[in-house]
Amino acid sequence: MAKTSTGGKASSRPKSSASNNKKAGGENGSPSFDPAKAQEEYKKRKQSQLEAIKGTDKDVLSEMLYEMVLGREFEQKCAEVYRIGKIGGFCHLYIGQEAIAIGVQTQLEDRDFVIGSYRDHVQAMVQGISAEAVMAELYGKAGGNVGGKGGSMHMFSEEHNFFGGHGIVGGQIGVATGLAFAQKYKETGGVTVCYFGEAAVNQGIFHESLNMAALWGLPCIYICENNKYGMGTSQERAMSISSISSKAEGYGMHGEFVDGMDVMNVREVVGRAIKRGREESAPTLLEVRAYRYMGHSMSDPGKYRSTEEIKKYQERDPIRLFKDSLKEAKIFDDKDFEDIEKRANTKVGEAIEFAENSPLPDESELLTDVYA
Ligand SMILES: Cc1ncc(C[n+]2csc(CCOP(=O)(O)OP(=O)(O)O)c2C)c(N)n1
Ligand SMILES: [Mg+2]
Repeated sequence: MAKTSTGGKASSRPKSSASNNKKAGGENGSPSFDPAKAQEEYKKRKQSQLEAIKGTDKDVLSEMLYEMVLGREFEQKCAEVYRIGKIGGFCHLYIGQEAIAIGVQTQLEDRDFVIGSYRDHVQAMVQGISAEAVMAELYGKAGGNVGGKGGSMHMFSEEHNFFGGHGIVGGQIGVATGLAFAQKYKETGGVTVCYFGEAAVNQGIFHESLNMAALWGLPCIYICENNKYGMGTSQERAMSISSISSKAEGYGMHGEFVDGMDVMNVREVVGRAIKRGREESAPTLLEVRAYRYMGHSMSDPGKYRSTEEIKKYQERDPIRLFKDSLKEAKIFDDKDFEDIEKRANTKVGEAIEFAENSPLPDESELLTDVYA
C-alpha cells in the first residue's frame, strides 16, 4: 500500500473548471499557502530548522550555505550580463529555488545520478561542474561545460554524474527512469535524482515513467519543483488535481510534500527517499513547493502575476531563513557569513573572467557532437 503524506487536498472527483480547483486548494491550487501568515510560518520553520541544524555537522552546514549563496550570486550576475548582451538565447534562472538543489545534492554519493530540466545552472554547479565552465557555456565559449555549443539549457557531465540539462518539458523523466534501471541492473546501490517542474506532470511521459519505476522497483527520486507556474500559466489553470504528491498513490509509490524554502526540510525528506532507493530499491515522488522570483526565462515580461505576490514569497527567502537559523543556533557569526559571501563573490568574478577570456569555439567544431 502506498503511503502518501500530502500538503493539500486531492479530490476524488474530476473537476470541471479552474474555479472548482481553486476551491479545493489554496492560492493557485493546492496545497494552500496563505501569504498573510508568512511571518508566522517563517518563525515555525526557523524553529524546526534549528532542531535539524543541531544534529548536522558544521562543515556540511557551511558547504550548504556557500553553495546557496554562490548559486544566488552566480545567477544574479547571469541576469546582469544577459541584459548587456553577453549571453544569448534562452536563460532560465533558479533564483528563489536554491534550497532544493542544495538540500538534495549535498548528500549524494559518487554512485548517484542527477538529471533535470533547462533550469540547470545551479544543479550543475552543486554537482561539481565549475562555475567557470557553466558561465563560459552561457557565453557560448569554447571553455564552456559542453564546448560552448549547448548554452544555458544543456549542461552535461558524465564525470560528475550530471545527465543534463533538457529542453523538452518532461523529456528527462524518461531518461531518469532508464538511468535508475541501469543502477538496479548493475547493482551499484546508487539512486537517480530527477528534477522537473509542475507543468511536466501533465505530460504523458510522467505517467508512463512512474508506472514503470514502481512496477520494476527502480531507485529513482522524482522531484517535482512546484514553483506555481509553467511559462506563464499558473498550476490551477492547467492541472485538474493539483496536489502532486498525492499522485504517487496512483502508482503505488511513496509520495511526500516538502517545503522547498527550507533547506533542512528538503535534506531530511530526501535523505529518507535516498535510503528507500538504496535499501528497498523503491522510487519516491516528492512535491517540493518553491517560488521563482524571476520570470520563466530572461525574456518573460511577467504580466501574469503581481509584484506583491513575489514580495510575499520573498519574505520566506530560503537563504535568509537558513542564515537566521544558523545565527540563532550560534553556529555561525557575522564574520562566518562575510567569509562565505566573499568566497562566493570571488568565485563569480573568476567565472566571469574565465568566460570573457575563453575563445569562441573553432570553426572546425561546427559539426562535431551535433546530432539531427
Ligand atoms: C514538450 C514541450 N512542450 C512545450 C515546451 C515549451 N515550454 C518550455 S518551458 C515550459 C513550461 C514548463 O514549466 P514547468 O514544468 O513548471 O517548469 P519551470 O519552468 O516552472 O521550472 C513550456 C511549456 C517545451 N519546451 N517542451
Ligand atoms: Mg513551474
